[in-house]
Amino acid sequence: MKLGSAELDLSSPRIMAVLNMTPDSFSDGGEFYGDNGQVDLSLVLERVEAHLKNGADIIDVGGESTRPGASLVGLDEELDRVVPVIEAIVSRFDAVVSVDTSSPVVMTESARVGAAMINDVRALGHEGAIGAAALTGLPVCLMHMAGRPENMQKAPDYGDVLQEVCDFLLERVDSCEQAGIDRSKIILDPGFGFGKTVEHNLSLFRGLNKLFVLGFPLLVGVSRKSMIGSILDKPVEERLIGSVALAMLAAQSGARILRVHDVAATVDALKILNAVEGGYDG
Ligand code: 7PM
Repeated sequence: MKLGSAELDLSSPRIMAVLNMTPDSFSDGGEFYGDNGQVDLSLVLERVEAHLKNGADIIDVGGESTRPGASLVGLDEELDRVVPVIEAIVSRFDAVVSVDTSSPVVMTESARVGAAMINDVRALGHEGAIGAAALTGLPVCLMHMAGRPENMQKAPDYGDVLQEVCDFLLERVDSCEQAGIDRSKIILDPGFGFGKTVEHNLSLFRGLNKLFVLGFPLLVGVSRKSMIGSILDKPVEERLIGSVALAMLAAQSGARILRVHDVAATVDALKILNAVEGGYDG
């Protein structure tokens, strides 16, 4: 798949590293803020350098917290959080950057400074988002979410979660195609943890191969999420091993992009998986 000027080979799974530019913390927010309450760009670039050295293929820059119950961020605030960071990353590193946003203005501005992919947890559902994304010409990741971040975990309810996620994503694909986004530029994501109970997440996980047959590359983000916390009964800072285990299961089920916080650990695990699957050449 073509991402900006880079070509991303999806014949084996790739790693998308999370770069969370929000000031609030779930597992990783507020990391890059200095004593003066401002973002310290040198801390951000250090982290990006580490992610790249550890084997990340994509850096996913986000400025809106989509965690359950999070409040909405204003447009200017979101632009301030992500645009200078994307600009700094692409000017210093040969890196593929995706922008995690639902805002058409943020999409346009991020593309202007060098973002190579759009990652939208609202599947380009906000007004003007499809048009803006189409104009950038960039690949897009369409994610399923039930409800909104403010209320999505209150009482998630589905008849058949796998079928509903499938239907939703295919409807979004249709809308994208109508707006002129080529099928070859579409990545799908079932949206683990977004309006889903642990049982919903597990059903989706078991059915990943059904989403796979839709023919689009799948992106999966399970890193440190509450389904892992529930299964292990562990707080967010103790979910590394569970996250890597689940990422490997996703890769085995056909996921092509793994969105993770812990790049080095996931890359090691993936090398083992690739070797077992026949990609070991000494
Ligand atoms: C709190 C809870 C903070 C959850 C942040 C999160 C995904 C994503 C996120 C995903 C795609 C996180 C999430 N998750 N984009 N953005 N897929 N495409 O764990 O699963 O980072 S935010």
